[in-house]
Formats: sequence, C-alpha cells, structure tokens
Amino acid sequence: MSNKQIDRRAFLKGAAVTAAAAIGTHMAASSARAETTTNSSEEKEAARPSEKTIGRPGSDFMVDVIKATGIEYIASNPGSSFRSLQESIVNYGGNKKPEFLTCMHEESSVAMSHGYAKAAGKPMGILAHGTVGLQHAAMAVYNAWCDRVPVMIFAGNFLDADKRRPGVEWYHCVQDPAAMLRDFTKWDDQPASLQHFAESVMRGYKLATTPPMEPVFITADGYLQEAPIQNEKKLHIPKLTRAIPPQGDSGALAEAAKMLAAAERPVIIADRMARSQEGVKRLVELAETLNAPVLDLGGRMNFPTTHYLCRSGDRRATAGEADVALLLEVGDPWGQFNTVSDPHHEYRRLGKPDLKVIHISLAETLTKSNYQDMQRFMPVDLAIFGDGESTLPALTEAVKSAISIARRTAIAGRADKLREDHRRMKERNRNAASQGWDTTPVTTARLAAEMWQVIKKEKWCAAGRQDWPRSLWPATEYYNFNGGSGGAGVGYTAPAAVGAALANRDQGIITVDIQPDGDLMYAPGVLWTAAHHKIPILMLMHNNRAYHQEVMHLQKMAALHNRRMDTASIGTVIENPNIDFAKLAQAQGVWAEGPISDPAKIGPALTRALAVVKKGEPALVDVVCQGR
Ligand SMILES: Cc1ncc(C[n+]2csc(CCOP(=O)(O)OP(=O)(O)O)c2C)c(N)n1
Ligand SMILES: [Mg+2]
Repeated sequence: MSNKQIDRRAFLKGAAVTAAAAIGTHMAASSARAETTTNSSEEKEAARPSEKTIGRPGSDFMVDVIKATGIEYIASNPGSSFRSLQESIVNYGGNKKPEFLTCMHEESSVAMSHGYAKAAGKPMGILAHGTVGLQHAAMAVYNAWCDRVPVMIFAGNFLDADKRRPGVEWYHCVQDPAAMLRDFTKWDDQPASLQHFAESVMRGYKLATTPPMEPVFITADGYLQEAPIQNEKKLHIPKLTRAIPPQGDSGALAEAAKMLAAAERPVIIADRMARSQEGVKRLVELAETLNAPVLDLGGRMNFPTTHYLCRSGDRRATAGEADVALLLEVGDPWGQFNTVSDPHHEYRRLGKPDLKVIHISLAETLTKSNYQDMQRFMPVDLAIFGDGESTLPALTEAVKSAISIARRTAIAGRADKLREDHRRMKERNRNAASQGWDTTPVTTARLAAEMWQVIKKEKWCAAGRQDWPRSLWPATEYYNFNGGSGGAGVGYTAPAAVGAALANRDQGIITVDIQPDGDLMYAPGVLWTAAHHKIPILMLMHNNRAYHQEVMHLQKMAALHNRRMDTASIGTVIENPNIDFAKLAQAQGVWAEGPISDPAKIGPALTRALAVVKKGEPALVDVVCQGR
C-alpha cells in the first residue's frame, strides 16, 4: 500500500466511507457532506429521523394538483427551494405524469417545454430554483412568450424570512419571484396556502392555454411544500376547465367576406394560426374557395407546401401585388407591406398604396408594453378580434355566400395561372438548391436534401432550422413543422427540438433537427438529457463553425465604413480550435458521427443515425457546412 493511499485514508477517517462504498458515489457524497455540516450536537439531533418525520408534506398535495392538470413532464435542474416537491414527484407521485426530466440548464427546461407544447398541443411544466434558476430561464421564457406558447413555470422560493436557512438560501430567495418574468408572462401568482396553490394552478393552466397562449408562472413556496398538510379534508382541487377560443364577430366576417370575394388579387398570410391538422384543413378550404395564394410565414405549419396555392417562397412579390390581404395571427403585420432597409434604415413601402387589409387576431389582448414583441403599429381596414383557427369555418361560409355566380367563374379562372406560379416557385427553389451541390463545405440546401432522402418514407417532424425544408420538402401534415423560436433568442433550437421529439416519441413521428452550431453551444447538456431520457431525435449539425449571421453583419458594417473585411471573423467564428460535435455528443451518451466534409458521405451516415433513432435513442451527425 502506497503512502498516498494511507494519507487518503487518514483524510477520510470519520466520514461514512464503508457505507459510501456500498451505496454508490452520489449517495456517498451526500452522506459525507451531511457528516461535515451537522457538527453541533443540536444539529445532529435535528438530522436524526425521529417523531419529526413528516408523513404528508404540502408538496404531496401540490403533486395531486399538478396531476389533475394532466401535465406529463416537469423539466428541471434541481434546487433545494423545491426539494420537497421533487421528492413528492418521484416518491409520492411515482415519477409518472408528471415525470421529472433532468435538465442541465433552466433555459433548456423552458425551451424543451416550448418545443413540446407546439408538438403535443398541450403544455408541460418546468421547475426552477429561486432567483438563480429563474434568471437562467428568462430568455427561453421570452422566446415562448413571443411565440405565444404555453409553459407552466413553477419555482421554489422561501418567502417567510423567519424560516430561511442562513447563507445561500437568502441569495436564492426573492420577495417577488415573478418580477423577473412579469413583462413576458401572461399571469403569475405566489400562493400563500395549499388551497391557494390548487386554485392558482388551475387558473394558470386555463390562462396559459387560452389563445393567445402564453407562459404563466406560479411559485411553490418552500415552506408550504415542506410543512405538513393541515386539515386535508378542507382542501379541494378545482376541476380543470378550458375556455373555448373566441370566433370573430359574424357581421365583421360578412364584411371581410365581401372584400375578399370582390378582390382581384387576394392574398392570405398566416403565421401563428394553426394549432392542429384541423387548422391546416380549414385554411385549405378557405384558400380554395377564394383561389387565393397563401403565404405561410412559418410561425406554425399552416398550409401544405405541396398545394398549388402555396406561395410562401414568393412572399414579397405576392404580398406586393395584392389588393386585399387577409392576415391570420400575423406577428408582424407592418413588416409584410413595409420595410426599413439595412444598413441605411430607409423606409420603403412594399404593398400597393390602395391595399386593403383584414387581420384576424387576438393580439389586442396582449397589453404588456416594455418588450417590443408587438411590432410596429399598422392601421388595418378591418381588425377582427378572434382566434384564427376557430374563426376560419365561419369566414369560409361567409365567403361562399358572398361569391355570386359570376364571381365564381372569375375566381375559378384564376386557377391555371396560380398553378403555374406555384410550379415556377418550386422549380426556382430546386434550382437554387442545386447551386454548389458538390461543394465542400457542404451547402445548406444539400444538407436538407440529404436529410429528406433518408426520412421521406417516415412520419416526420422538422423541429430545427426550417428554411430549406419548407421550400424543398413536401409537407402536408400539421406535425411536419414545429415553427420557430418566437423571439429569435439563440439557444432555442436544440432544446426545443428535443422537447418536440419528446412529444412525438409516442406518436411514431421521427423528429429531425437541422441544428446550428452556435445555438447548440449555449447549453449542449440537452444532448445528455435526450440520451438519459431516451428521447429519439435525429440531429444533423449545420456546423458552419461560426455565428454566421454575425459574420455577415460585421461584413456589412465594414462595407458601410469602407474598411477591411477580413476582420469580420473576429468574435464571430467558432474555429481554432474547431468543436468536435461528434465527441461532444458521444461524451454525453449520444450516438454520433462526424465531422463530415464530403457531401457524398452525409446520406449513409444519416441512414445509420436513423436506425439508432428508430431504436428510441438520439443520434447526431456533424457536417461541416457553408454559412447559411
Ligand atoms: C441570446 C442571443 N444572443 C445573441 C444573438 C445574436 N445572434 C443572432 S444569430 C447569431 C448566430 C447564431 O449562430 P448559429 O446558431 O451557429 O447560427 P448561424 O448564424 O451560424 O447559422 C447570434 C449570436 C441572439 N439572437 N440571441
Ligand atoms: Mg453557426
């Protein structure tokens, strides 16, 4: 035995070494810590199991409440402010509905929930640890807010200063936990009793899932969690109720129908509109009734890319020609018909001067003023307060009644040209995609095309970067595209795709993610979460070894200032050393291959990766790509 080993023994003398070896490393560490922190006899007394055991803590009831909402998962990075609730979830609740998902960053917890909610059609929960957890969660909450997506945010906090343990607990507690997020959550509460908690969770769930859907925030007070339930018979959990989304006023719809029926060049622009396949179907019916081209802005999957009325790839031209535009839950109405140039900030009108605009939206219920997600004010001719998907059937009926027999012939006569326009758009997309087909680094279009070859026979969902897939892949189902980040806060894509994959897992839908490198590096631990919880996802790295958008911004500024451009890489490229994404993934238990530079090698690697995903596990293929 070496001296070194003897020294170590001496060092550990007194700690529960033997027990530790038997129960595994993580438990060993905790017993050693307990030994060193409970040094006074009083503290030792308090730590010993005794009559002080609490059989039915408040957090058990909190779990009953969460179960009553149907929330299936709670994504969380653990923290002592909710240790009791966590213990109740896993022991009392059996770690099923909700199941505790281990996350390595609160931003991942929220973004996973964001992606999950859009794919599952219902929210899941996150649990954040007081001040520090909420600060990490904040940007992802903002993305979900901008994207009008529900997330049930729970946080631990000890409000009663008399009960707080000295030291760290004070740093992690806050007088008004929701203050940090209040500008971009729909509602919040800090319940002072268990009954209050039950009612607030039910109210919060209802508010979060009533369009426009948004994150809500509810504190689970630490003392309320840990203290025994008093008078349990008096507690009750109100039943979950959901509000029916409002349909636009029928008089206003008749007016809109008249305008649309009389239009020579109507256009429909849909953004965060559809919530289900029903929404897609309803939009197809309206568009066909009018023979109106549809621009799907991609906030949701609104319209089949295969339909002859899909003109999403001709956005500017189609909107610019329109005489009447119907907007459906469009996040940025002004930006569809106006622009401010870059880099000179000069205003330019894109729409016709006499364009008439109808907007069906619930945006007017969102009245927060600090963050600027409301976008620039645009006066419209007919603003109909209503939910897009719910209003479409009544609008379609009104349009059918407003179309005279003579108009019907004229409208039907538009079809040939529209079919030709659609065909040309597709041809142009394919031509654009074939540029530089065999080049190295690989083009982004080639990346998308290779992915398509591998998944085309599957039920698929593209949850990552969607620009090329939207123009190249034939998509007809709501679940095909999972929309965007909302607030363009980078770090969304990877965790949101994992969240979508979690929702898709049980529906036999293969989730694929064309994954930017900079985005993954914000919180790459989400790969471990995917591996640990067996969330199948096919991640294809769009590894341009850069914050490429920022490279382009720097180049633009250098040109504007008439200065050298080679410095645009400073602070914007992710090279020297290059990140080995296959190793990053493998280190976390994810099957991975790469880096691949030869485009011919992408397809076979993706086929191998898909086999792993079909076994129920995540896989990553790293491809060195061009900029955007
Ligand atoms: C949280 C956050 N920080 C910074 C930015 C600014 N930003 C916009 S795009 C971008 C680059 C992202 O890099 P990557 O994900 O690799 O995508 P790429 O531009 O290379 O395609 C950055 C840093 C942002 N949008 N969000
Ligand atoms: Mg990049």
